[in-house]
Amino acid sequence: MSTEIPSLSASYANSFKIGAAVHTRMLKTEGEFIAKHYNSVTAENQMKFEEVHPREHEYTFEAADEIVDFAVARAIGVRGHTLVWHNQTPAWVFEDASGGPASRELMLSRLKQHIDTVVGRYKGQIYAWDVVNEAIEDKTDLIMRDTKWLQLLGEDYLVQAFNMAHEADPDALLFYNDYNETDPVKREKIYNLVRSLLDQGAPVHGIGMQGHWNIHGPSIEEIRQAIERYASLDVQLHVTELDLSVFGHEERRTDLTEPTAKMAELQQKRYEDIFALFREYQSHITSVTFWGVADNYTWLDNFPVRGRKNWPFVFDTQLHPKDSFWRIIGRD
Ligand code: HXH
Repeated sequence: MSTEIPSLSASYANSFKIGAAVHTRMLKTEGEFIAKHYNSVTAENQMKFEEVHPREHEYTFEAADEIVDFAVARAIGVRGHTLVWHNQTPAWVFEDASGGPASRELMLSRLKQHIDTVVGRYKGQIYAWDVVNEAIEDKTDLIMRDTKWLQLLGEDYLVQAFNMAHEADPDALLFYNDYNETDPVKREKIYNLVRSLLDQGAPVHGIGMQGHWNIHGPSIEEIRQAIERYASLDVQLHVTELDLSVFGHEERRTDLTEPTAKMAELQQKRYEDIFALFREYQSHITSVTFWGVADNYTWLDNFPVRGRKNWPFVFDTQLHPKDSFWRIIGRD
């Protein structure tokens, strides 16, 4: 008996895009598999500031171009990630010629130069950009994360970035992207930030919920509350970096060579419930991206426990569908 494996993205064609974070090396080894199951891709690292703009007068687009060319040739959408972030951004961005802190004026001209060049290069080829990533503080008593962007540009740096991105590609959807998005306190801070950006007339078209979750939490109700709250701003929602770690937050065991039966069982049930919830909100959710392609590689293999393997996706290390895959296959 031969079993036909349906395309994951085709089974969600009437609901939302299904994406994966990719690296250039995967395009050769797994290109066909990616093209079969995903109709959106995000570069895990290759469009980050340090990757495309390592020195002031030097842009390095080879790897990002490879990903965009791969996608465009196959009519796969591309999400751009990310323009303004406190991590993976080179130190020179924040310094003047003598190594001191850059002035607001210098920062504004650098931000504009960067956004014009990067967004302009892929104009018409990237359907959504994560314009600002992780600008909200996790600690309860603070709102904005204390980054160099905030220190040197001031509170309006997000409005500036969204306006610049919109100018560079008026057709791209522009997103604010963050994690711990279901935590009620952080959820309200993200909601208030995006509401304030919209009040100031900034071209924000959506909120990216990263979705770095695990097999124990957050609960479906917590996820639902976050979706409802963000959707009430009348913006699109993208799940931008979905993975379901098989380890809880406090777990540190490093002895496993495969997930336990219990882990696999919890993961299947979670995937089924989470995708049923996403389908309920498909008028708001327009794209769901996994932060990887299959269990053969994930950033969670090294984070937060160094060298510990993880199995967070719906395809296994051999690229075969896991039970989770069969539980989420769309039935619409
Ligand atoms: C994402 N951050 C980024 O958006 C993405 O670009 C990257 O490839 C992977 C994940 C998620 C993240 C946020 C904060 C964080 C870790 C990951 O900080 C912590 C540090 C130590 C312990 C817990 C969180």
